[in-house]
Amino acid sequence: MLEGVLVKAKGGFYFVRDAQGRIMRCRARGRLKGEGVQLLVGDRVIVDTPERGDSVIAKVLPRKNSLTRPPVANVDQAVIVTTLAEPPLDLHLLHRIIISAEMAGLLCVLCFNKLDLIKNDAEIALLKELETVFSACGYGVVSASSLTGEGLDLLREQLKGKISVLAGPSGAGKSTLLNRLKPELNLLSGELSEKTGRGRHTTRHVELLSLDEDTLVADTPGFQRLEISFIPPRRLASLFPELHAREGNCRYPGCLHHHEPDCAVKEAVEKGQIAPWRYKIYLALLETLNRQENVY
Ligand SMILES: Nc1nc2c(ncn2[C@@H]2O[C@H](COP(=O)(O)OP(=O)(O)OP(=O)(O)O)[C@@H](O)[C@H]2O)c(=O)[nH]1
Ligand SMILES: [Mg+2]
Ligand SMILES: [Zn+2]
Repeated sequence: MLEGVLVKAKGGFYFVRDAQGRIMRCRARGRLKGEGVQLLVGDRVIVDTPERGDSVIAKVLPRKNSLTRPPVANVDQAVIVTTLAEPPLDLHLLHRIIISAEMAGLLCVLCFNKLDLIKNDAEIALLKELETVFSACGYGVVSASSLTGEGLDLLREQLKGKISVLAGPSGAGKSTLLNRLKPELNLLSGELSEKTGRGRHTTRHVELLSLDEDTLVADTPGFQRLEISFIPPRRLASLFPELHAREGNCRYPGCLHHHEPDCAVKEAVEKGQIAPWRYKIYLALLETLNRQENVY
């Protein structure tokens, strides 16, 4: 029996790295599937290595955390890669990813990629606003370009010594960034579709890659939509650090910071202490979650 980390699942095989860095190709024990255990990249597993035949994953050790999208377990932080242009920024999707990572208890780093494409004043101002507001939330913020190399040292620093998962829309440049950080990885990257202006879902599998001996990063397939109905509406404000910090000051316990009087969050928005666009997105997400609650 050996312990290792699941680094990739492909074509019915599971690839597990042991403590020495050797990769074993395994099958999953039938019983695991019978028990409804879904293996995730990042899982710490016990592998049975018979003298003859395939190695078999016999057991999954308890998880520290997990995400459903991208599907991954036991990571320290989510590095959320987006772009202002090509593809255009989807602030709602970005927030859905952030709050999913917050729900899982992960640290968040926001990477705004393709800095080389940012040219006009409006885009420059928007980027500055995003950097300021998200830094104040306590998130790591890296503006980068795989093309010019800007920001890559800072990104490397943010990744150093941690297990990270890259998440973000298809075409944002996740795989390209990793190739720049470690060219030997030779990950597939793909042009955006001319018709839709979006990525073509080039990366098909989650894979945990090693940047150096104490730094692991999962490259993952991009996505355009993210389901968040698993988040209880009452938890939502706690996933926005600047709202969470003021929750104790509202008049009503359990205040949703919407129609309630004497709400410390609304007061902070009025005083310009909370960015109005963050509050607007909070309200929009709250409405989405409430609607779902009414359905069930
Ligand atoms: N101009 C510019 N183009 C970039 C940059 N980074 C990546 N690209 C291009 O963006 C396209 C998409 O890059 P990928 O690395 O495949 O994107 P991805 O996020 O891995 O996409 P999926 O695997 O589909 O999720 C490619 O054509 C890259 O060359 C950048 O910093 N600047
Ligand atoms: Mg990719
Ligand atoms: Zn309130």
